[in-house]
Amino acid sequence: MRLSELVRLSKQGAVAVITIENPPVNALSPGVPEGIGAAIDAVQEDTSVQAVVVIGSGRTFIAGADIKEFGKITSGLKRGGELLPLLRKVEDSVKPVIMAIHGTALGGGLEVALAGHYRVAVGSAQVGQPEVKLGLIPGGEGTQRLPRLAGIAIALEMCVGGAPISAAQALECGIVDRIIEGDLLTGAVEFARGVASAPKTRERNEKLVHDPEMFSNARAAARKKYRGLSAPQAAIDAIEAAATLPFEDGCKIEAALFQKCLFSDQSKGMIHAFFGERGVAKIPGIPKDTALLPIRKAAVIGAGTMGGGIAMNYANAGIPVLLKETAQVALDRGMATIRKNYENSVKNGRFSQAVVDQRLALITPVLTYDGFGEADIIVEAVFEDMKLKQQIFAEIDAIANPDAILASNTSTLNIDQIASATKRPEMVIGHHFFSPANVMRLLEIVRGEATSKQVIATSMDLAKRLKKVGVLVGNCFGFVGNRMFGPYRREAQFLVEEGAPMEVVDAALYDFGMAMGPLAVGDLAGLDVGWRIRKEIKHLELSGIRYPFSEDMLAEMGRFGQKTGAGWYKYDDQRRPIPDNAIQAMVAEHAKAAGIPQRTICAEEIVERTVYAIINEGANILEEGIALRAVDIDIIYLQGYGFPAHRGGPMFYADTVGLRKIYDRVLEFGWQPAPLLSRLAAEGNTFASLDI
Ligand code: 3H9
Repeated sequence: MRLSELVRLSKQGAVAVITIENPPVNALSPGVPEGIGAAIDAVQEDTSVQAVVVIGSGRTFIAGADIKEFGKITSGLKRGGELLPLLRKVEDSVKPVIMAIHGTALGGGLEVALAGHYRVAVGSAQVGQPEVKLGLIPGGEGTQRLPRLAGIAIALEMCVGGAPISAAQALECGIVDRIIEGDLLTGAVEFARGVASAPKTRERNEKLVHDPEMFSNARAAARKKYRGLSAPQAAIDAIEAAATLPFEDGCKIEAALFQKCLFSDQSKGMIHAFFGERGVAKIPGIPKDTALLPIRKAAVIGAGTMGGGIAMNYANAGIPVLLKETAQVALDRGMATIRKNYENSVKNGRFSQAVVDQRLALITPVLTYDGFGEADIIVEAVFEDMKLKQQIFAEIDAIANPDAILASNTSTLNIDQIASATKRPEMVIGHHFFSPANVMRLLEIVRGEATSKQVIATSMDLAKRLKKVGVLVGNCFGFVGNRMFGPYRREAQFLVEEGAPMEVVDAALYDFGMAMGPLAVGDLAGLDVGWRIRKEIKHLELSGIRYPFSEDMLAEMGRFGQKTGAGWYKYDDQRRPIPDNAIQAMVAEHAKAAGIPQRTICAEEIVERTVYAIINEGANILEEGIALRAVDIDIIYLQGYGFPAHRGGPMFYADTVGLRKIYDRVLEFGWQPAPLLSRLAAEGNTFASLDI
């Protein structure tokens, strides 16, 4: 019997089977909770039914509430709350309800499962309360049922951290009652028959032992680990309510906290990021069914930090890869670094030795182009030197198979100029990995003038296989990420040159939520990198804006950052930064000589000067079409530049601040406002409005 478009009821003897059919992830979209509820009602009346199995069709159980619906609630278009009556209906069923889990039971999906009388799962299933990753807490009574079922410690871990646990772990802590080998439905129905005659009644108000210290420790740890985030603290409050109050009162606390989180900017930013991460894969003009080129074998040129990391990505995805260097010593050094990285993953328990051995076996170090003719993709990862890159592209053009993608890992250089060294510019594309390439998830995919749609579509798909977030960008100096980062770091230098202590500048941005302050980032990346580029390319000086002198001064002193033991900061042997008063004084002296007035600058201005500089450049990039959408810029900054997830990315953050305010400040700072920013500010509009 079909109860709604999304839920089906059938019978296997005395066991009713409720199947949810809401692809792709069986989210609790409108109609799903109502459909399950109607099925539960129907089986209460049916005397031939003794037990009920709830199962998801397709690849998963229920992956949670339908996240798209939250925007409708916060904008006042609907009320929400459909889930709660269902949970009570399931829990109060006189016939035992068995939840049969495969794929994932996440968020509201796990909460539905928790309301059941029993849970069975296949060994590969995962269960979790990932709401914190959306700036939320469980809102379907999960913070009240989970600690009563699995204990407070597990509930804290799952609701505060948000990571899913395996079926085996779920079995161990009592969330799952049995692991099913073989077919899930068959096993679940058999389990249901076994418990049909012994319905389980649940004591909702089961009392828990309250240990206040456990909660204060959890709060302190979450404050440190999830800096600036409200949801982890709210999750702890809700679980503490479970430990101190009867079920109904705890549910009221959870509901209030859930509402507060749902209407917060943090949650809106994180939900924006969730959909953005998936949305960037959709490229206008390149249909989803574009035929992809096969990628079975890869080759990487350059075994330095980037090349080695890129080769690891291919090996991790099971794709055999050649790694080429020109000298044995460089090749040995590159392979040694790769081995060390893998050894660390074994040490910290990420992978077993057997897995690492398999991956290492997929990387073949070479000194010649032998075997390159069989590669489906060749990635160049040598120094940022146009002549060298052109020479390499001419060489690989001569030996690569006609369907091979020729990718450059350049972070700044003109991809068309690189492609011009080949007779097949349509096969050339930028694959800009971020350092460390085996860790960072961002991949800027740089489209040249001639790059074919097939090469773009294959690159976007390949990004997923390599477990990266691929974002398509246009060709310009620094592409999207580095081009916007320039003004950000320029303003950070200006602030020090105007009298703000280096650690105050970094602390303001760290408190804003950035992973690191901009000066500390310079020290990490190496101050020599930008210095060398500036020496070579004089045109980086912007008209109307003075030239920041301090990083050139540091580089000329040989202070390249962490790698030389000093840059902006001094570093101890554990690479901890120590503010350097001598540098501060030297910068101040230079500034005075250059007539730059010294003053005290507050944290608010530090954040505005640096972050609005990113946003203004972002608006230029959008108008020029270098980024397809504002959200693409957001994802680049969230994944590649440590921008705080709860602010949704720079362009989303700009919309929350208001473009008029940003425009006014840009004028006050004496910058040239981006024409797009001026226009949207005058219209009272947002960057997001451009995406509609
Ligand atoms: C919640 O449950 C709150 C409750 O406590 C209380 C309520 C009162 N909703 O990721 P994929 C879409 S909060 C809507 O590429 P995968 C996704 O956008 C929720 N849409 O697949 C994509 O669409 P498109 C708690 C969703 O196999 C498509 O499905 N739950 C939802 O790599 C495929 O997704 C979560 O936070 C959703 N809930 O990974 C789980 N989920 O094709 C969030 C997915 O148009 N979801 N979509 O781009 C996930 O973590 C992953 O999607 C999952 C599958 C692991 C399930």
